[in-house]
Amino acid sequence: MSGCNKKKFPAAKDVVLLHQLDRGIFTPSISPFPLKLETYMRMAGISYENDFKNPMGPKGKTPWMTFNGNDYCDSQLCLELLASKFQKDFSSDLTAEERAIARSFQIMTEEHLYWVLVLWRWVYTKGKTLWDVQMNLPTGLRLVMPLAVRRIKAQASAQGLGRHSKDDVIEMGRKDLRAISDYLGTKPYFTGDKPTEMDCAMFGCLAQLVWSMQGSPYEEQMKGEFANLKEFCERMKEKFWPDWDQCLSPPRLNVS
Ligand SMILES: N[C@@H](CCC(=O)N[C@@H](CS)C(=O)NCC(=O)O)C(=O)O
Repeated sequence: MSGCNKKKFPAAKDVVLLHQLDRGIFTPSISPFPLKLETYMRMAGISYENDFKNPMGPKGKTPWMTFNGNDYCDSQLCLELLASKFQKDFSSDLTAEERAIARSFQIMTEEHLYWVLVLWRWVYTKGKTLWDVQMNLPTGLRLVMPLAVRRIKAQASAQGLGRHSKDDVIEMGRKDLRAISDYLGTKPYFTGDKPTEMDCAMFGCLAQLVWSMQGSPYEEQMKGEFANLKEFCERMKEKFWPDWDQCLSPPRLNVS
């Protein structure tokens, strides 16, 4: 799983260097996956530093991490490596059935609902809302936005969701959210009274809908029918991000 990046990133022994996109205006990351991994490291008490200058890893995605001289890609693989290295297993009290359900919901969220978010941000709104939530987008992205939109459209089409009509996709996302909301119910965390790894993943994605997707088709429902998901996000934010406001970047004043 070790990456192949030639560049060397110095960090102290057992300190993770987390490579990710620059901070968002309303969430510390506008991407679910860095927010998940950073939340997990906070949950596990793992020392880490951020590198916002090299967000894309050897596999062309964000986040990735450098740890004790090696590079690793994929938030879940990074999380599992750290869990094993630091012996942090927050799911050990769960039954096999509870773990199976938790995994299914996580995969639905990260591999299905995520693509609804991607389609809304990049295709249905043509990437225009990105500037409302992230101030330090790569220079020149505006110029190449049509190309970026086309590339992401192709990715979503390869994944499958991008082949459906916008109305069908929005409705699929709504059904995912309804299932996630029903599964959470009145529990404080997805598997009960204590947060586990899965909560970090759910938080990474749901926080986007709560704070970093203004004007999305789900905005009103996050305050109404799915209010328990918003409350869950607020709970996670309070528990693991007491410095949340300091981890946001101020909105750009003069957008060119
Ligand atoms: N399974 C990966 C997914 C990472 C991912 O899809 N990151 C997106 C940002 S949200 C990305 O880097 N996309 C760039 C691209 O696909 O070109 C993980 O958990 O880290």
